[in-house]
Amino acid sequence: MAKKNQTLGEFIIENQAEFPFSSGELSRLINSIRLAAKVVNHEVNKAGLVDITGAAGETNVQGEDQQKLDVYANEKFIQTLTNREIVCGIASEENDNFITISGQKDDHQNKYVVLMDPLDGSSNIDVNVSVGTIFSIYRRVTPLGTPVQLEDFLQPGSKQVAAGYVVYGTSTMLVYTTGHGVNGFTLNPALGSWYLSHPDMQFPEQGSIYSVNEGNYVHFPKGVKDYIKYCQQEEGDRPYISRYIGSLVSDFHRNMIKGGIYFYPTTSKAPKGKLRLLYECNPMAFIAEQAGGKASDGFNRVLDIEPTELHQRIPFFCGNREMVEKVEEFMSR
Ligand code: P6P
Repeated sequence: MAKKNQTLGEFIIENQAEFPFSSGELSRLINSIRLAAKVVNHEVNKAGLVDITGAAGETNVQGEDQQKLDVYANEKFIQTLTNREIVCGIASEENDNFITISGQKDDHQNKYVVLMDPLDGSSNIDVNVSVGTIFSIYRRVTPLGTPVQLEDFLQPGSKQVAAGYVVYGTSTMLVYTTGHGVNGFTLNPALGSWYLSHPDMQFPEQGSIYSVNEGNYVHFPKGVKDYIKYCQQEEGDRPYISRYIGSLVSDFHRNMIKGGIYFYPTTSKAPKGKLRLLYECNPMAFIAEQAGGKASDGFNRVLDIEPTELHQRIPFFCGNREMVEKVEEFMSR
């Protein structure tokens, strides 16, 4: 049972039996994530003071301008995940192809792959708005001792063994699940330790916040337009509150605590949706379901979608179960 203010290390040891990893593997994996998160947090928190904000002058596979912190965070997570003898491959929003990790002591024993968005919402850095890291972990499906393959990454979200995010906000939190509920740890930067501040996170029964970029309204499908109008009607517990930070991790985190729905539908600029299935939608969907919520592409459960490519995009609706079911109802009309 999670005890408030336990350290992350104590929590992992105490709940080891529940984890789908052997004791050392999960600790090593989460240790590398929490170490990289601390390092990235340090840079994010002083971004305005050093020449690490602004564009890196490159574009990523998405054709988006890479921010210097994007590149920095990507390098830090790859670096700490590499020397942990547990991960055999990494896929990142910042890299066109997946990275194979080999040449370590027992690298044929490395049986996990990590998919990540190292710094989501990075366009907000220069305006001091919170950003996040999102990660998703699978067991590889190809034989140990052989090179990792694309199929190790193109697994449905239901096969995830762990998923989580770091939100670099007014405080820095690591929130993750291994399929036994969702727990949130807050970083004490003075001590460099993570403390269990939000045990067993669950969406409230009712949600009253909707998060969408209404600037795209004219391009939304009819069902989405009808749902937004439904949110704005004076009836019962409505109108809902509109809150949109432009940073998925921050909007999702607030909605999981206060109750709400985040959605990024198809638009004219993003005819397949904007968010990436493998390292944004799947990990957030796993967390949402573990917290009693729901995640859909408007019609199908996100975690059931069979991926076809590394950076594929889907429309994304995620949050309180009854709110997602309501928008699905409008989409099906
Ligand atoms: P828009 C950030 O780039 C991101 O991937 C999500 O974190 C965020 O919710 C969304 O895109 C914002 O996109 O088009 O509304 O600016």
